[in-house]
Amino acid sequence: MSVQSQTGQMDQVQPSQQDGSSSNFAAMEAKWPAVWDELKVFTPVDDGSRERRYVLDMFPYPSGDLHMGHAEAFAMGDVVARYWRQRGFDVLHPIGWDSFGLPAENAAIKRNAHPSEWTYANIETQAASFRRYAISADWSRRLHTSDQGYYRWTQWLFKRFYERGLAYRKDSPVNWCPKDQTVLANEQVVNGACERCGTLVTKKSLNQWYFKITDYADRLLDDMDELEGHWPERVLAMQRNWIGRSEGAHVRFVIEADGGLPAHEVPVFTTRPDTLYGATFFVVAADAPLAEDLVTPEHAAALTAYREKVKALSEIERQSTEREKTGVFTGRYAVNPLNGEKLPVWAADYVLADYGTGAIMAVPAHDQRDLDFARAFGLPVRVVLDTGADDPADSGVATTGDGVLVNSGELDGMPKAEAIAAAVGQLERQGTGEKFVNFRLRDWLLSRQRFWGTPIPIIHCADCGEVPVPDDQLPVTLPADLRGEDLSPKGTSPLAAVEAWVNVPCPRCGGSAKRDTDTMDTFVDSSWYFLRFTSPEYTDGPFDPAKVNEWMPVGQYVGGVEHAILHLLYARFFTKVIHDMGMITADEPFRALLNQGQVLNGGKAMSKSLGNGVDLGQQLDKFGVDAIRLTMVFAGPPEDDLDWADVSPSGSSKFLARAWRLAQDVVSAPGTDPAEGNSVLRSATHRMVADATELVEHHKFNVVVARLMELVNATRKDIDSGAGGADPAVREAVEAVAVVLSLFAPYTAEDMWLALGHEPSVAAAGWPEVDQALLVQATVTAVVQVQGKVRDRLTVSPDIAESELRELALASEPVQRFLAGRGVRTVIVRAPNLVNIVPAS
Ligand code: ANZ
Ligand code: ZN
Repeated sequence: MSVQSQTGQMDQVQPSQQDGSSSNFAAMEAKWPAVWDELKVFTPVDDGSRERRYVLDMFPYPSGDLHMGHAEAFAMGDVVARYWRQRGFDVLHPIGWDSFGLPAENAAIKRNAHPSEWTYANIETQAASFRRYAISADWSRRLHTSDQGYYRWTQWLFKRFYERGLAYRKDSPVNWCPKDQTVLANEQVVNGACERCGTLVTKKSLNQWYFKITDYADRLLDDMDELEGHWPERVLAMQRNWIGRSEGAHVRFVIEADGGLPAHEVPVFTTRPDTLYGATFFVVAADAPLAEDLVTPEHAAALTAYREKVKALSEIERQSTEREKTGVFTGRYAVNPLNGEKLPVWAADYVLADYGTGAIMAVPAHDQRDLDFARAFGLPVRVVLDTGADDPADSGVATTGDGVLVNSGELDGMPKAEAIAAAVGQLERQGTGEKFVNFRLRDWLLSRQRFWGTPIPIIHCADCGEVPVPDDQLPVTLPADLRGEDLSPKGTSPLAAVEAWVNVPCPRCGGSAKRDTDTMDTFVDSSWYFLRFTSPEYTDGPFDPAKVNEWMPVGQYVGGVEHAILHLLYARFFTKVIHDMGMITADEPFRALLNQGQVLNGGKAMSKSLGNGVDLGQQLDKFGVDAIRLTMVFAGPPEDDLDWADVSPSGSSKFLARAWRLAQDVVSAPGTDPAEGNSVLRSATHRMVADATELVEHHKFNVVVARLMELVNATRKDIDSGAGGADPAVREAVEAVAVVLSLFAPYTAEDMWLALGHEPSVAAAGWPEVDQALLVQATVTAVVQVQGKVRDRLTVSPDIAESELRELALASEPVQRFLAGRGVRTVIVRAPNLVNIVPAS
């Protein structure tokens, strides 16, 4: 099916601007969306007749109406989608909403409503704004993650993860926001405070659901090599850092038996096995269960008191190198497996319970944190790597560079790298250690004690334990009748209070059992939505296996850098697991990523408290969609921040009006052969198209707009000075302007296309063909002077021969006039741009 075959019905479409003034945008905005819907211009044919491309903007959260940030991000994504469509690809550019989440629940409490009311009302508002904003989306694929038809499959996927051992429960100290009464993932704690409300976060021990993303740490890291060059370098760096691969060794120390306390084998993770002889004490994380197991009765009270203090600290505070080191002695000693030395075992907060093994060998001479601790508690410092630096015991600075091993028995005299290998070899021979790669990445804590999310499809039975809800009973739906106060945070999920919902028969034994009352982190919902878009109506699985493989991976993903870590990492993890289940061939979701900058106002992020917010709706009412979209794109490279105080939407309006008027001035009929037209204008047109192709591919959208402006000016000049609108080169130029402009200002472009005598839609017009011959013949201006004064300008080829330029200049009519019959004394020719003629006196 092609758009052309349907356009017969479009005769009634009339140009909407009568006077060429930019104020007519309202008429255009009222007219075109219905036409686009009718023609289904943005619905992919999806039949394999054309190569497919998938362009996706990070789907929005329905927090209110669209804001300036949305307007920028979606303008950028739409340029790519519209460009690929013009290039003849079958483009999937869907839209949907990430519609579960806490704000809806808080709004519901305030308004005594159900969260769905606020959510779906906001979605409708945003949807209307997106339509007005002329996002070239396929509306038939719209989805919402809070729809039963969607979260049914989120639950289904959870079950598959569960079956593979990738979803599990464990008791663990979790970050707890006392205000939101919910668990927060580490990454949702910013400087010790809740990412959402800013309240200081505390610790609480809870039984929680986790996804075992750590099983995929290696692949998540290694496969980033494929993304190199297609994803922003800083995003790759942030992901690598988050995964945090460290190469080192596990070394097992034996904690000696003491009185009634048995011996314990405790492994440590170290990146510096070469420094084993420099270990002078041993530290366990004060809050780890191990510390309680080890402590002697004599020191137990001190440890308990210390642990209470540690609870109040955030992970960031604990790791800060500024803070004074604190800790307590456990009364126990650890034996160094290499030299048999006995090291006192301390419990301290600078060692984290959930990194490495939660215990370390402390080498104060070569690790600053250990040195600070040693100095605070008078513990020995022993240099084992001679780097030529001052003794850390005196300088207070641990030495970390390369050097030669000393005080280290059989390792003495070896350089660092060799000593690392030798120490590991020795440990392996003794059976007391081995090489180990550690990751900073933790498992993904996915359960939330809140209502407005995907219920976890598990039933707890006293006899059978955890029993998954059978697939044919999915979705486990949220009760529809909870409102207002029913939802207020009580430390457990509001679902726990809904007896009729909680109490169910066990699917395995039929006995009485209870539903899991937690819901999933909304990052779960957004980790697979891009797969669902390939077949949003599919009911036999989360997506149609054929369709998903036809469309995936996403060719261009567009969104904010605030999602550089979590969302992207989780989406990559889901994709890999689903790939491993054999359901998709892709094992990376997003081939290319574009992070748009922020929209600022007066150098600062827009915010209510600063009072510098700019309302998108007001901007659209004042300048029109096209001018705002064009302004967003023209302001600078998409990755850069854009300051609304520095841009000129009214300048954009004027340019759009100029472009629009060109189309009104074209006299030649559609299909007129441009070959006879002004070749200078023709070259300019073809060069603009050729350059735009390159520039769009490299996301230099702002430069494309600048090139369009140049061509609009050149065309206006040609009309005013040359053959007027009858020049076939003018038609060619204006058609090219309309098509390229359609990426940025779809309404104006559509109106121009119609004025040029074409059927809608310009979005399906096809990218103009570039005539390479015309590019080669691009021209330059040669200035012709007589006695140093400019008398003529010639348009010539850049590689014109000097002799030819000389002939042309001498033959020029103005030159002849100024020579006034006199002969020529000298002619200085600097091809291609200057000829200076000196008359014979
Ligand atoms: C002995 C040593 C000597 C270390 C030396 C460093 C320098 P990255 O690179 O971040 O992985 N460590 C291990 N587990 C820890 C925990 N749970 N909390 C705090 N620190 C921990 O860091 C690995 C190093 O961090 C390990 O190597 C360990 O100290 C420390 F000259 O072991 B090292
Ligand atoms: Zn049971």
